[in-house]
Amino acid sequence: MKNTDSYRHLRGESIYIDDIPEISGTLHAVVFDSPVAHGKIKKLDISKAESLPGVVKILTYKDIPGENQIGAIIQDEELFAEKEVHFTGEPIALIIAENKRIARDARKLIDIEIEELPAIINPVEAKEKESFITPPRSFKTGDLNTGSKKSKYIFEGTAETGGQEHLYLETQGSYAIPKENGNILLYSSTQGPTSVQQITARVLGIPMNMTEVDVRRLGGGFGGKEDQATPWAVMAALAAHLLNKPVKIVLSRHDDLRMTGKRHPYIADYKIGLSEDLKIQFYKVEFIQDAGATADLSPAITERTLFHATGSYFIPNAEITVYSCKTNLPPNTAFRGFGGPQGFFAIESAIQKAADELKIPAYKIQEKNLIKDGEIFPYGQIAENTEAVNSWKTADRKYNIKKHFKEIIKFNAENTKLKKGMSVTPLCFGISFTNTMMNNARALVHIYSDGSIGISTGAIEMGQGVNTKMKQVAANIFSISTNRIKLETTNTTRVANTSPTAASSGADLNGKAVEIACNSLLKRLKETAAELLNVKYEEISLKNEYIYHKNKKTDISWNSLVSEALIKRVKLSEKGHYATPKIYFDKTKEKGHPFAYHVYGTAITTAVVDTVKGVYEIEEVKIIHDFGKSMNILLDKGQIEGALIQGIGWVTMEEIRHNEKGQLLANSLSTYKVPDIYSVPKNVFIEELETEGSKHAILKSKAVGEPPFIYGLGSFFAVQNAIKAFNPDYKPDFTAPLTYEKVLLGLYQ
Ligand code: MTE
Ligand code: LUZ
Ligand code: MOS
Repeated sequence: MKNTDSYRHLRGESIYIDDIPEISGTLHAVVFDSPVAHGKIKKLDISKAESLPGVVKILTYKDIPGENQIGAIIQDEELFAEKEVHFTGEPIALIIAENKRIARDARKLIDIEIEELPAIINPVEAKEKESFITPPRSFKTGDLNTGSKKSKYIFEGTAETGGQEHLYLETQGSYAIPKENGNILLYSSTQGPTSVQQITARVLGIPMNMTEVDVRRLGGGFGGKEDQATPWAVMAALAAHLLNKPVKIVLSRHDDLRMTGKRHPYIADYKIGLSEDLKIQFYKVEFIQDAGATADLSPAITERTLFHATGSYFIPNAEITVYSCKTNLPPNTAFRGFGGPQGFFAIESAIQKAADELKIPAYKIQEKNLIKDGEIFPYGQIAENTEAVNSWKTADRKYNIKKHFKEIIKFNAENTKLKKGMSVTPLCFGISFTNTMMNNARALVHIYSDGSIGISTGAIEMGQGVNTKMKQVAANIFSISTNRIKLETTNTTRVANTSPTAASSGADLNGKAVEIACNSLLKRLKETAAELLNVKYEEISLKNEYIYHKNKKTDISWNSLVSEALIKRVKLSEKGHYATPKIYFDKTKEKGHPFAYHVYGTAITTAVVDTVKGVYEIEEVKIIHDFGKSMNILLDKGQIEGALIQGIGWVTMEEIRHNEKGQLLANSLSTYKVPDIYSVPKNVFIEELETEGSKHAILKSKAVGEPPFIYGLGSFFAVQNAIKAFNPDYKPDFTAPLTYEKVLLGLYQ
C-alpha cells in the first residue's frame, strides 16, 4: 500500500500551514532577533517601526501576560529576550502587520543597542570554563583496568562530527485564531502538539483547555519540530490573544536557518583496547556536546548518546561520559537519531583507527565483536533476539565481504585516477523514548452509521507515512477496505497529553492504541452479529467486509452489521490507551531495560574517489535490514533511502559554519550543501532480513524512522579507505564531514 498522501502531494493539493485559507483580517508576523551572540540589551526602540503604516503592533517580553519561559526539560529559555541575548537569532520582538512585507520592512526600523559580552563559540572552551547545561553524565560497565590488562593493543584518538540543518521543506510556522471567550485555535507545524499547548498556556497565563492545537501534517520535521516548533506557535497565539485577530507566522528560509538549532556537533576522545584475537576489551570515551545557549532537548540527547556509544558491539568494560556544553549558539535540538549517530561515529572511528594501526580491514574487528543474545549493554539491558550477527552473516553470504574487499584491492592496483574504498556498517538502535514516562499513546475511533471510520491519534504525519500505517492497522482488524478509513487531524481536544511523534515510535505507540480501540469495537460488533444470527460469539469472524459464521460467508455485510449495532444502541466509538510494557530505567544506577526492542542491520558501502579532483561518488550501498515483519515495505524502504541519504549528507558534505562572532555563515542553500540527486549513491539495494519481529512492534513491523540514518556513516569510512589506497602517507583524522576539500588535502598530504 502506498502512502495515501502521495497523490495529493504530487498535485500540490496537500495543505500545509501556509496553505490554510486565511480568515479575512488575518495579520502576519515577523520575528526580530538578536544580531549578536552574547550581550546586554541597552536600548530597544520600536517606535519608528511601529509607526510604519500597516504595522499593527510590536510585542516584546513586556506584553506577556503569563511567564516569559518556554523551556521544556529545563526552564532556561525566554520567549523574548529581556535583558540579555545568548545567541545570534534569539527572538527579541514580534512585529505584527497587515502583511509580511510590511512586517519585514518594519523589522529594519527597530533600533537596538547591545553591549557585547564575550561569547563562547567553541564547546571545548565551554568545557574548560565548566559552562554546562547539566552536570556531566556517565555510563559504566565492567572495569577499565581489567579491560586494559587483557588488551594487547591500545589505541586512542579523537572523532568529531558536525552540526546538521534539518531542511524540512516546510519552514517553521503557525496560524493562531482567536475564538470566543479568550480561547485559541492553533494550527502548528509541530511534532509535539501537547508541548505547544502546554507552553502556550504557560506564556499566555491561561489553562491548557483554552488552547486547541491542530495538526494536519508537516512538510518534514526530522526532529527539528519536536521542540522548536513551539516558540513560533506561542508567538502567534500571544499576538492573536492580545489583538483578538488571527495571526500567522511562517518563517522565511533565511530566518529559519538563522534562528533554529541543528544537530549537536560532538567531539569524542576515545581509548580502545583489543586482545590479540581482536576482541574489544575496553572502551573509554568522553564526548563534548555543543548544546548551544539553552537546554532544549539536550539532556535527552545526551542520554541517547550514552545508550548508543558502544554501537552494535558487546564491550565488557566501558566508561562513557558526555559533557553537555553551553555555548552562545542557537540551541541545538533533536535530529533523526537524537545523539545516537554521534555515539556510533565515535566507536566506528575507534575501530577504524585500530584497524589502520594493525593494517587490517576494519570489518575483521567489527565482525568479532557484534553483540549477541545474553550479552549486556552498558546500561544493564540484556540483549535479546539480537540480529547483529544474523544481518552481518546474511550480508556476507549475499555479497561476500572478503571477495568484495579483494576486488577493490585489485581495482586499486589497476587504476590510478580512480580509487575505491569500502566499509561495513552494522546497526543496532534502541526503540522507545529513553524517558520511560513518554512511552504511551491514545487513539479515538468512531464508526459512523454508513460504515465509514474516523480515527484520531496522537501521531503526527510528517511524510513518514504514519497515517497510512494507522489505516492499515484498523483495516486489518475489521477486514475492511482502507478506503473506508480516514485519519483525522491530530488535535489536542480529541487526543490529549500526547508525547511528540519522535524516537521512531510514532507508529508503534499510536498503532497499538488504535489496535486496542479497534479490538474493543470488533468485540462488540461480533457480539451483535452472534446475537443477530443466534450463534456463538466464537464462531463469528469478519472477512472482506462480510460476516462469516464458522468460516462461511453470511449475507450480513459490514454496513448492515453497523446499522444493526446502532439500532441495538451499541457503542461504536472507542478510545484506546497504550503504554509500552516492561520498560524502566533507574537513573540513580544508570541501569535498566529502557528499550522495548532493538533494530538491527548491516550496510556495505563502496565509494570511488577521483584522485585528481578530490571529488567522489558513493557508488553503492547494499543493506540487509531487520524490518521485523514489515507491514508496509514500500514506506519502510522509503524511510531507509531517506535516512541513508540524510546520513551520507551529514558525514560527507553538510557543514554548519559560524564566524568567530557566532554568526551562521552557511545561511542559505548556496553555501550549505545537502545531497541532491547527483550525490545520492548510484545504487541502493535494500533487502529484508528474515526475522520474527517483536511483539512490541506494531503488527511485528519494527520502527524504521531513525535507525537507518546510521547506514550513512559508512560512506565516511569508505571514502577514507579510497584515499588510503592512493596515498599511503595519509593520516586520516576522523572529522566529519569529509568534504571534497578535505579529500583533496588527504590525497596529497
Ligand atoms: N520521514 C519523513 N519523510 N519526514 C520526517 O520528518 N522524521 C524522522 C523519521 N522519518 C521524518 C521521517 C524522524 S526524526 C522520526 S523520529 C520518525 O520519522 C518519526 O516518525 P515515526 O515515529 O512514525 O517513525
Ligand atoms: N525524543 C525524546 C527522542 O524525547 N526522547 C528520545 O528518546 C528520543 N529518541 C529519539 C528521537 N527523539
Ligand atoms: Mo525524531 S529526532 O525522534 O523527531
